[in-house]
Amino acid sequence: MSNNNNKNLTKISYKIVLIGNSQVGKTCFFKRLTKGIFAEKNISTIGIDRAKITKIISVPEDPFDSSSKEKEIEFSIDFFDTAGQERYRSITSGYYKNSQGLLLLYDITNKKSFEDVEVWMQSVLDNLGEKESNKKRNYSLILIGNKIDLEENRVITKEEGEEICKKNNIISWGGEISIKDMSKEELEDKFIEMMKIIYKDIGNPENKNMVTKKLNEEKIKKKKRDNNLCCEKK
Ligand SMILES: Nc1nc2c(ncn2[C@@H]2O[C@H](COP(=O)(O)OP(=O)(O)OP(=O)(O)O)[C@@H](O)[C@H]2O)c(=O)[nH]1
Ligand SMILES: [Mg+2]
Repeated sequence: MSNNNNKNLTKISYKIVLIGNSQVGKTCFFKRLTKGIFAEKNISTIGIDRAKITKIISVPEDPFDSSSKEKEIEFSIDFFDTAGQERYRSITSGYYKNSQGLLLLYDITNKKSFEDVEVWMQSVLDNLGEKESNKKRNYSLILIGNKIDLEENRVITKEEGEEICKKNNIISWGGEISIKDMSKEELEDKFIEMMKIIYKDIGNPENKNMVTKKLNEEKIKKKKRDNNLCCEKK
């Protein structure tokens, strides 16, 4: 897939940040993806960790039209692991600034980590504002359930994860994973899947016209849908 000889390759830069309660597995995600390792015993993160990731990915030329011709884009990602402990929240939220992607992790065996998804969504809203403003999409927030290898201790169903995303426009469903059971390559594939969601959501931040056009189209469609609904016979 990758081609180093590509001077004309479109380049997109994203800042992507891992967030979520303490112990949900953010550092494990970060280390598995960037170094291939999995630590059974991790020390809670203080401050942040950061890595640069470059990936050439085939995506639809028009991010908002999945049937458009595929093309390769070089994504340069500035990837951040943050501290989940409550006492570091104000520092952590400082790292959302200017991010295009936020991966919000919870632990399917820990109820509080799922209940706090609402708190994290509010924190993203407080720090980054509405997902859409001034005819542009600002960021993409994706929810991921971790630790599915611990099925016997599961307290949050997959449907509950999906449901919270259906109810809130601000967040998209990224699925469930087990970082422990995944190889580096499998997690890389998952990460690419997440990048595609972000790309489909916000496109190329450099190309604002495209996003504006898409949002206008969506508004018109919604208006049509609302009009139809109002006039349907019950
Ligand atoms: N069984 C299982 N354990 C996991 C998985 N992912 C992470 N863990 C364990 O969960 C614990 C916490 O993982 P961390 O990655 O340090 O959690 P964190 O979200 O970075 O926590 P903070 O740094 O405090 O915010 C560690 O003991 C990991 O071994 C998984 O997929 N399955
Ligand atoms: Mg950590």
